[in-house]
Amino acid sequence: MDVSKFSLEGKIALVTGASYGIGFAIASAYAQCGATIVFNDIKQELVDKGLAAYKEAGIEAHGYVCDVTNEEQVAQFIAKVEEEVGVIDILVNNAGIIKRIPMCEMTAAEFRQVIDIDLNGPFIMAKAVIPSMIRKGHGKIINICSMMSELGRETVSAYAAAKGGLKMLTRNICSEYGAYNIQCNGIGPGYIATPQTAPLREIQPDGSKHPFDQFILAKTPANRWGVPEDLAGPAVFLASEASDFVNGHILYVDGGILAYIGKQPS
Ligand code: NAP
Ligand code: GCO
Repeated sequence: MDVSKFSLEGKIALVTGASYGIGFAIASAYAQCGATIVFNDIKQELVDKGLAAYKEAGIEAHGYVCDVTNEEQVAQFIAKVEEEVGVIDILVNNAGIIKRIPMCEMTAAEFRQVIDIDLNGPFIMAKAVIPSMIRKGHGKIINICSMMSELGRETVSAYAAAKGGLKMLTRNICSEYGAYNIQCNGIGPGYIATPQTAPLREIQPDGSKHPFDQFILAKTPANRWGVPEDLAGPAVFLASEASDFVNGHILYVDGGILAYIGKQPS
């Protein structure tokens, strides 16, 4: 096998919402494999924070303010990137939010906001980069899905609906653009220690672990939360030529949660 197929040398990778968290870890891994990094966030202060973090890691990233739900902003963003950096080879739709509210207490506006960012955003971003990928003759689109692309749980109805839809958007981009040598796959992280899950891991007043923390450890054969770096290798694989015949696949990086009924009573 030609191991250079795992290289990202000469590639331009755009990772959305990558000032920190999972997006930052994936972009950093891409840089280590030779890619030029482009990222966005919705606030200049976050973009600046991200640029400083990348610089500290020895990475000269290109940061832009852009709200992935705003089609006009996205069109201007992509045009600016193509002018200043080059045509995007790899798009990672990472930006996302969650709202943990019992469904019957959630307003339609709250539901719509999650769908807008977690599902409409990836659609808008993919639609903006695919034409240039077609002209270039290749492209990689990686959608950051979730355990909630497969499973539900209390209080995350909007998020599960969005991530379930993102799984099927992934499969549809594969179906519609595979003929143009564009591969669209998903990564389904398990429970990863980032700001998004911090409320689920808070130490209790009595010093004990959060009940949800204990619940996830019992549901994870690896008996640990994931860290953003656990996603780096799978993300590099799906961004590289090594995965050119992988399309429409959701790669779960979950420590085994989906395969496991949960720790049995001792
Ligand atoms: P995070 O720490 O909350 O980071 C999300 C990033 O997306 C933030 O930088 C955020 O910026 C940005 N963002 C939010 N709305 C945006 C918008 N409209 N336009 C552009 N950027 C926007 O989340 P994470 O834990 O790293 O998760 C990253 C992705 O992985 C998300 O799609 C999440 O659903 C998914 N995921 C996470 C886990 C997990 O356990 N952590 C597991 C499975 C999947 P702001 O700070 O300004 O909001
Ligand atoms: C939650 C968590 C999960 C993770 C992730 C799991 O509240 O259940 O936030 O949704 O973020 O999506 O894959």
